[in-house]
Amino acid sequence: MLMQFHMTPGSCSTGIHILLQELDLLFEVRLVNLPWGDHRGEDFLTINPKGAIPVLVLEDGTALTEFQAIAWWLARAHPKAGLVPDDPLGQARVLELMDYVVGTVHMQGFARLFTTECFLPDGGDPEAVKQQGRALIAEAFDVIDRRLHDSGYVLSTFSIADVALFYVTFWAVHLGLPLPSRCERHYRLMLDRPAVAQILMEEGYGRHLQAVAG
Ligand SMILES: N[C@@H](CCC(=O)N[C@@H](CS)C(=O)NCC(=O)O)C(=O)O
Repeated sequence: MLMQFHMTPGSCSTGIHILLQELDLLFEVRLVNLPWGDHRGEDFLTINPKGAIPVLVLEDGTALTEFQAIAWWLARAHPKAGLVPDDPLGQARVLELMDYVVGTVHMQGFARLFTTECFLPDGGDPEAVKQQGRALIAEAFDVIDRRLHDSGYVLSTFSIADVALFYVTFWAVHLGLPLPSRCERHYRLMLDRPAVAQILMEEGYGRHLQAVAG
């Protein structure tokens, strides 16, 4: 069977969508409408009981979940594309950046903006949670900014770490949050990649592309 990619436009799954395009793979898209709660429905929970996207259902019918695991598998299953370095330290650097993006920038920072109520089980001030989220995001981008390679990418060449960083810089630009200079450069470098522009168009962000280009 063809691989099935469960995704929501403009979410963290955009990073995996870009990788699938970079690798020129054949797959079916299954749209998951998060605002409508598709991810909490029985059909989706049968595929991923964790109730989250991205999910890649492989040719053998098994589901692969978690951003880092999917990105790692795609890179290692297609070694000629060179999407992870060969040396152990380079590989660890890729995992280090992806884990920080997903675990901290996304799940601690942006989650406070997107799902504020989850951080207020007993009520409280939503604006204070959002402010905390914005502060976490700004601090984390400063940390990442200092670590980016002079190439403009996370490492000396494009890797799976770059699509992880891209989905959070995309969110920041979309929300009007400031990016430090090297992160901003990384964002623009990514937009220049044909696969990135193609996926943003496919996910309905053509106007965003025009706006940032102009
Ligand atoms: N740890 C997961 C997190 C993915 C995640 O949080 N995805 C969000 C969309 S960006 C989601 O599915 N949210 C639904 C929910 O948690 O209710 C991963 O790395 O794939």
